Amino acid sequence: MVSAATFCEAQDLQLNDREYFERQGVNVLVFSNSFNGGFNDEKNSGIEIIHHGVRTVQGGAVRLNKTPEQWDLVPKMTSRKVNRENGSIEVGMRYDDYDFDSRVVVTAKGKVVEIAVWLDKPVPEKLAGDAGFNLEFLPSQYWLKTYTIDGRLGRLPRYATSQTITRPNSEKPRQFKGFKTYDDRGTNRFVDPLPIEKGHRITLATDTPERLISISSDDAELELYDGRMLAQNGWFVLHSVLPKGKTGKVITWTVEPNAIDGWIREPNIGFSQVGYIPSQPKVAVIELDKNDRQQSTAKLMRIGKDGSAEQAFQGEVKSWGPFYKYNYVKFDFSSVKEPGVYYIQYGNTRTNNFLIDEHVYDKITDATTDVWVPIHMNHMYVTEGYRTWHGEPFKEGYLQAPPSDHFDLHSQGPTTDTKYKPLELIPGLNVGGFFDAGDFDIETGSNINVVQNFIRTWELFHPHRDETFVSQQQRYVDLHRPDGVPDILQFIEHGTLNLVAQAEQIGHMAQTLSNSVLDNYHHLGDAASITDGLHYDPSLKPYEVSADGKRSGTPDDMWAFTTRSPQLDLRAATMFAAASHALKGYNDELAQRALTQSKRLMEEATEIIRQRNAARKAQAQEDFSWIDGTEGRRMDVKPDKKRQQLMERSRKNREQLGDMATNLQLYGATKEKTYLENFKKQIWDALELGLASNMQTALDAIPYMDEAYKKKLRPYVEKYNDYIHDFDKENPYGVPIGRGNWAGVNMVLNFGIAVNYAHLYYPDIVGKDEIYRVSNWLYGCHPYHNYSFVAVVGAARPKQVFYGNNRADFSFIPGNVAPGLLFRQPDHFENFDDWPFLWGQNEGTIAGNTQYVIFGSSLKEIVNKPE
Ligand SMILES: [Ca+2]
Ligand SMILES: [Ca+2]
Ligand SMILES: [Ca+2]
Repeated sequence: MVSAATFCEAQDLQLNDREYFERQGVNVLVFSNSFNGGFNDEKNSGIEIIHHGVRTVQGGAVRLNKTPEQWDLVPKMTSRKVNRENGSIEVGMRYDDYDFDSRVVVTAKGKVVEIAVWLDKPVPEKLAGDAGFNLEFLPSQYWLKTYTIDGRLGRLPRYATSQTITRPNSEKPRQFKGFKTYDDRGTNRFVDPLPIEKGHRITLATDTPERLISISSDDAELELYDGRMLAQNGWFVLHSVLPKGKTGKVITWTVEPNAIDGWIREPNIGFSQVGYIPSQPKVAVIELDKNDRQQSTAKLMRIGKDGSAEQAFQGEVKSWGPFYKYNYVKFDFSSVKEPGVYYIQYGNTRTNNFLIDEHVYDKITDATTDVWVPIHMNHMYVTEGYRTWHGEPFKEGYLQAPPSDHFDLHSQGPTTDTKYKPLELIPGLNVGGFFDAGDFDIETGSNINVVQNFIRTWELFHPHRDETFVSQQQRYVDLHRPDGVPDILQFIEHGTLNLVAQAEQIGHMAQTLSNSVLDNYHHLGDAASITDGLHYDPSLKPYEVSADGKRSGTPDDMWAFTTRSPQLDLRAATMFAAASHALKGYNDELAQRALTQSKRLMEEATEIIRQRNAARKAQAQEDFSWIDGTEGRRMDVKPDKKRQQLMERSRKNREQLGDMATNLQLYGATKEKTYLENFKKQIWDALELGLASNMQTALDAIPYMDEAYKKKLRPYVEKYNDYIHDFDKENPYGVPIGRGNWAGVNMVLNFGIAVNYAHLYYPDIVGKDEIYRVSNWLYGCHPYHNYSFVAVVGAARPKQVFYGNNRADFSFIPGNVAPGLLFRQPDHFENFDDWPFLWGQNEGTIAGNTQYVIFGSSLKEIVNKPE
């Protein structure tokens, strides 16, 4: 009798220790992740449901729109109270722009949650009729599924084809910082979607038990919308409008996500989809549901020439332990060295096949260098076979940004810091440079990284691969057409062209060259069609073109954000020094221009920093906050005396001698001894203060240094080797795992590159077996699923969708590297492979992807080096 009662309760939703509601197969999260202002609606917040392992529902909150877009206002969470006695979570929400407060109370009642919306004051007049309670459903998991509403049948559409009306702009709730996501073509009206259906009882996915969910409300009508009518990244939205003039409990929904009896998540067998070379360690990490029972052994099966499979190896499965919500076990099949086609069999789960072969890593960077990078070349026409990737973008050039608070984390102000007037054309900037990521701006910092990454690859590994035709004169790029020049030199040249133009034309580095209006920032399509290619002329009416066809009244020209940052100038100085070295003998004129700018910026920026520090010190001597001298991180605790002295000395040195990495690059470019001395005076303090973050710079210096330097560095490399091994205890994958709202591929790649270099220079300390940690992770040995994070790389199963500029086609650009696993509080890692639109997990950036080229090149170099 007791057991029967316990069984019943166990099937009910419980408020667990991590403060969410849970039953087997269902997690209901209530503002474990709150809306954050940076990028506004990231589709990652509010009330969320993880349904049989997949986060299919989010966005549960009081919202001002029926189908909120990214830049519609999001509520600020003002309070979150967990009431264990009632089994409820209450969240306060506020829209400052409208002085509008509301609360939701979510209470578990058996298998359902009740969501109640409370108002202490009636909904503001301005928002009445639009604001309501919303819950959003992931389109890729719900499209083509059947539903019922009040007994009527329907099927959720694969593509957005419902209906809309237009309404006067005056009725549109304010958007992010007052920007507009839409171009109304002079009509003064915005588009408002109409519901697909409405009623009081709705069940979605009646044909699919894992997704089946029922929602009902007696006091409010449920309206079903398709958010994709306004934006390709919209979700299906269930919306109940807030009643006018009412207070108290104004809306009550009952939500019941179906749970499959005794559901246990399929094991996720993490392994390298690219395969393994015979001599390397081969360990699969298997992610298990906490209710799953661990198998004692697993098998490695070999596929013969006739297609038949035989057992090649059977081995013990060893427990690693719990990591967040799952358990982890490992299967080591390193002893299998015979080249062949294999798969892993664990219980009833078998993986797709992979190779063990000497040559599995040979092509890991080709898609990135031959396809992804050239497609991201700005100010060029880029073509491949029969296909044009994009025309020549931004022919009208860039205007001086006026003082403004902007989007994409940019701003200009309070002055222009240049000789140009706001909205004046800055000549010569529409040349070279690379698109930032899934968007089309030139982030100066990222472009500096790109040039540096290519230079490092070029100087250490000399890749002479030539698969790309690049003509700066024709502004034309053709993929898979050799032109006699190593592509990597052409990429260095292309990046340098834009950055040198910035330094020459502006006098210092721009923060970014970016969109002026939000309604073309979210552009999906040919980059050449973002702007009209005509100079903006405010004396013309919007959409009007001058008689000579050269100017238009459409304010779509890109802006240059030019607030001076001496730190950015220093980074540019480093890069220009290295670029002048790399370009010498190929493009001497550009090499000279880069060197000139390097020296000038280094001098000016160091002086500006010195002056600013002096001014700051004079102003607030007592307000000395603890900033780590080498990593720029604010520290929580006051460091001990010795460390304080180190930090102080390191800060002074940097002030007087300039940045140490810049000095090293300048030495490489000029061979002037002073730079090397400046570097030597700083590196050891830096390593004491931050070993992991400065190891790479220390290793970069080795080609310029003598044996004594290498010897002095040894004990640091030994300590670094311990640091590498510590990750084996921290998580089952043995690599640093990021938990920010941008998944951590840059961090993982940095780690991989440093490990590879440490092995190259100190093979007796950092063993060869260490270099596969990051490749395993990238190519499939990671949480959530086992697909390769690099588009088209990963023989049998690379990821299928990425947040590239072709994401609206649910596609990818070959060679892209996804940020990876997005961590959602409190315990969920995620990487969607059917929904490309969450940049935190699926975007690739120009800096990250070129970092991958260094990582891949160094890995290939080590693997192919004779023992
Ligand atoms: Ca950007
Ligand atoms: Ca070429
Ligand atoms: Ca224009």
